[in-house]
Amino acid sequence: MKTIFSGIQPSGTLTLGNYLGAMKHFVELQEDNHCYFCIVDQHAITVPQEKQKLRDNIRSLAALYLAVGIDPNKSTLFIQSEVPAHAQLGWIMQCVSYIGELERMTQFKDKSEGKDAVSSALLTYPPLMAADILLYKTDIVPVGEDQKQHLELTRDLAERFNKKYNDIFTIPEVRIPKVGARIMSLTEPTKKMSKSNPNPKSYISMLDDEKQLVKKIKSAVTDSDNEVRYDKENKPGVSNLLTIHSLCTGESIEELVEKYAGKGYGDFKAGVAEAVVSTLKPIQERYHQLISSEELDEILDLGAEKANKAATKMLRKAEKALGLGRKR
Ligand code: ATP
Ligand code: LTN
Repeated sequence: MKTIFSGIQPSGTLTLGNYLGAMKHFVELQEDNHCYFCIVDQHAITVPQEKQKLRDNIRSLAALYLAVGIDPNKSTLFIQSEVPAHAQLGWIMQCVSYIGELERMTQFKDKSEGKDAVSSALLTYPPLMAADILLYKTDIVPVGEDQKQHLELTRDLAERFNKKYNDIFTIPEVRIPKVGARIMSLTEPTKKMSKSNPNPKSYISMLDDEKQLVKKIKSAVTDSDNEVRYDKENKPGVSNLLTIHSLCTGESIEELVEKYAGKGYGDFKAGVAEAVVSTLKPIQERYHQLISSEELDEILDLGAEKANKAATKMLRKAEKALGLGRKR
């Protein structure tokens, strides 16, 4: 049995990209592993957030985790800010990180580009993420493609700490899905689909209703040759829709290309929309039952309690290794 850890930011409503690239795999992994799934609200505040919206997003993300099938009897589901050891080990990991390596992170470059007020926490985001992972002796971290670089840094930081102070951290491995690790924007299919994109037409939200979903998919950017074919380089829009369709129905890309041969983009997009609607509908139904239930709070309370127990132990080990406080 391996230990799994992953986190999602409550920075907006989850997209189909978050689901296909990450969450869907969490559900499969919880069957034979020891899993921790975290709502990383402290990561979300590295960029400005509105108080009430953040609160709503945290609750909404918790309900979505459960709606997709995370089972609180099998997995620990909790909120990062309710387990103080994350921020505490985050500080320690900042002390073993170099500014240069943090400045090289693509996510930092993308999110700070063109902005005049960038928080220092946007730069020190990866050491906090390393802390999230290292606190639980994590073996495997399932994430989308965009997080690969952060995982490599986490491994470097853990190895650096182990060598310098004491060999206490498990070196985690990244697990990226073969298909769907990078679902692209509907309006700019060369960029990843992202929940914090200001244009809602660029993403499929997991909570969009049928009408919105159909409309967004129908207006997704494709190309003008009207041929359904997988070619990421020359036909990024169509290739992205093929990936989405394939992951939603389980049909392979080859099967789909055959199915839509000789048909235009109108039929193809209608098929994609139908596939997405039937994937999201049952999740949305469960979500609406959960969002205002007391059960949700009970699950998060229990999750925080379990996570606190495990995390505090590891934090103490790290503090001891460094010589912090009075314990020997
Ligand atoms: P933000 O836009 O606020 O930066 P995000 O939409 O990129 O957020 P995160 O909370 O940062 O989402 O990511 C949650 C998980 O979803 C991560 O494992 C991430 O790799 C994965 N993920 C995010 N976007 C995509 C995508 N377009 N395709 C596949 N996986 C994705
Ligand atoms: N950085 C991630 C979210 C995240 C995470 C983690 C993922 C924070 N801590 C620990 C995996 C493990 C993101 O932006 N998607």
